[in-house]
Amino acid sequence: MLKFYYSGAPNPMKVALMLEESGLAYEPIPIDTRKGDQHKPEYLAINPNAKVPAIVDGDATVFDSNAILLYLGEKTGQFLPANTPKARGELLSWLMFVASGVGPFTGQSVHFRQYAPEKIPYALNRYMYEAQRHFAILDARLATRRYMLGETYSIVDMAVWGWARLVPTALGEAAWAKFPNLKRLIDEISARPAAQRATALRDKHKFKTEMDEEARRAMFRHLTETVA
Ligand SMILES: N[C@@H](CCC(=O)N[C@@H](CS)C(=O)NCC(=O)O)C(=O)O
Repeated sequence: MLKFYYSGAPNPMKVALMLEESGLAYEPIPIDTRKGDQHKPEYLAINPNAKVPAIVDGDATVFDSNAILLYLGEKTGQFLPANTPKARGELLSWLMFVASGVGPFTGQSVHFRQYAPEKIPYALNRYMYEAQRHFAILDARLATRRYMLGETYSIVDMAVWGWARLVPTALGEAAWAKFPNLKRLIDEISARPAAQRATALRDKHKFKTEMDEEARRAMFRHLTETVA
């Protein structure tokens, strides 16, 4: 059975949503990143990047959430647009936009706001500005179409859902007012039974919640090694 290495964080949750939407049978395997499970040799053999999510499907090992979404879309033939150069170009553009822009900038925005030992105004402003700019691009796209690729729900919407659920955490409670179209999509997806099953996965395992010394050492390894 397909093995899904996960935690309740945004990138694994996109994949949980796709697994639930597609109806594939899978075994969820918790990786407690606050306890350092991501650095264990047996997990590094699956994902050398020491992050969640990853999947092992027979002899295929796939890591990086949007790569997994594409893999599962192609495997099941579900939640993909028409296989034309035009539609596939849009799919790849938006999937990579979420992977290389929305995710990293939102992640860094949360990091510098919540976890950095010093509050550095330059870093706070840069990452929050960029996170907002990326969400505004999604919002503008969704002003003229129901889903990211048009009228059909796809893996791009799932990728967006993983991160955009965190708009209030990343940008503050009032931020939804700036992105009404994006909020409409996130509310619609969150109400889907598959999304509810995906988020319930977090409760299947008692993940560590404290951001203590052990968690900081596991997740913020730069704190113990100065390279600049
Ligand atoms: N590009 C990767 C990023 C994965 C990633 O950053 N995962 C986070 C959770 S959302 C993680 O594993 N954090 C634990 C750590 O950094 O040690 C993807 O899209 O899967």
